[in-house]
Amino acid sequence: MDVTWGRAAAVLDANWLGSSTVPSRSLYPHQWSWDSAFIALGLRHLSPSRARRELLTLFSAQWRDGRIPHILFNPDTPPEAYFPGPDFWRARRTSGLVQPPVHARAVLAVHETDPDRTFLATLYPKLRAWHEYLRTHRDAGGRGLAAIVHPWESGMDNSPAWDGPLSRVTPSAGFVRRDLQHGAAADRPSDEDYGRYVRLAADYRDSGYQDPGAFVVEDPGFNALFADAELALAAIAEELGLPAAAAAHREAAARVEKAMQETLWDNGFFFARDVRTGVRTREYTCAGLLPLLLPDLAVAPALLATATGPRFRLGRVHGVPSHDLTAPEFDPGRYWRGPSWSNVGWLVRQGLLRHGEHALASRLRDDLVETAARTDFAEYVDPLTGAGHGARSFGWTAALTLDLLAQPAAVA
Ligand code: 2M8
Repeated sequence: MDVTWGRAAAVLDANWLGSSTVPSRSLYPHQWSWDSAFIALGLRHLSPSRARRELLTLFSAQWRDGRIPHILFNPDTPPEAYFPGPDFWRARRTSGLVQPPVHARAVLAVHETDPDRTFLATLYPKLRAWHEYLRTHRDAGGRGLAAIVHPWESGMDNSPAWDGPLSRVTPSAGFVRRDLQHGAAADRPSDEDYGRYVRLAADYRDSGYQDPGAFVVEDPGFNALFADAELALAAIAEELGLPAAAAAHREAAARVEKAMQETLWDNGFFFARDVRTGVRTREYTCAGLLPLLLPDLAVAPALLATATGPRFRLGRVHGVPSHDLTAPEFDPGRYWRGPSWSNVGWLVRQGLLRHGEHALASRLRDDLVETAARTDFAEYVDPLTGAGHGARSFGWTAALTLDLLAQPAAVA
């Protein structure tokens, strides 16, 4: 057995709680929404039943309005291990925010590895309700895009794209950060930004998780993943013998893609839009590369040119930098302001394959596997040196390494 394979599998075993997997035993000791989807992509190669359990556990926490909460708190973890913990959210063991909808892709992939119609039929209506929540409750801009109401919902917490909208938020004070006990302060968000995250989350909570505060943003990453998830749902509906529903999901994907093109595309890139001001940010972040996932994307050649150009230098740096290498605020070590995350690398690789960029996809794959193995499956890495940062034995880094090792070198 490949040594890396065994080590990655050991990480997932060590992070397994019995019905779900923690991203990190130290920094993130609960179940996170999009982490679980990526983790299931790896688990399916070790134990399809564990991968199914991972996703079923997450969906057991689905809210009545359809949302999948971004954290499902583990009752056996001491409340003070993570802030903001269950007491803060006041929402029956979950947070009230969401994360990018990558779950339909994970469900489909698990089924493809080990076909299980009951699993598919159980999760299909739940996935539909989740997407319906995003389509209805989150179309704050009225243009057919899902808006996020907190930087944590993007999964790319500290991205420079959020600096503008966040500047309108008055930071909360009087709380104790737990993340700094496990992560280097120079790598983590600043105290001021953390105070803003807490303020936004508390205001949203106090509105009964209905009314967003100052931060309402249409993010190209979130929406690209939403459109891709509708395509995955179409494939699931086909599997279940529901061709009319499948067609409706494909149409839904096309609508999101069109809205992204009309609203977020500008001169070679997809930018986030601040719904409160109507202004598109000018930050080139890795979220703007995720529309490459969409096989029909008309502007793919221009986007690929940006991806391989000086801002991201795809194939010539480690992974996919989370932020523009040429920007003054690029920081190779700080949270989502420069470092490369393996989930983004994995997604961009999928996008490259869908657009026929096999050589680049295979270079990216080799680099992701080598970097993960060398850094003990670090949470994120410096794109220029490949040095590891953040937590080690990180769940999705290990899981996606397994998935990449399980793929033949140059195919999807
Ligand atoms: C990070 O986000 C959490 C808040 O959700 C944090 O900073 O405490 C992000 O990297 C996010 O994408 C990820 O899902 C989470 C757990 O790995 O950590």
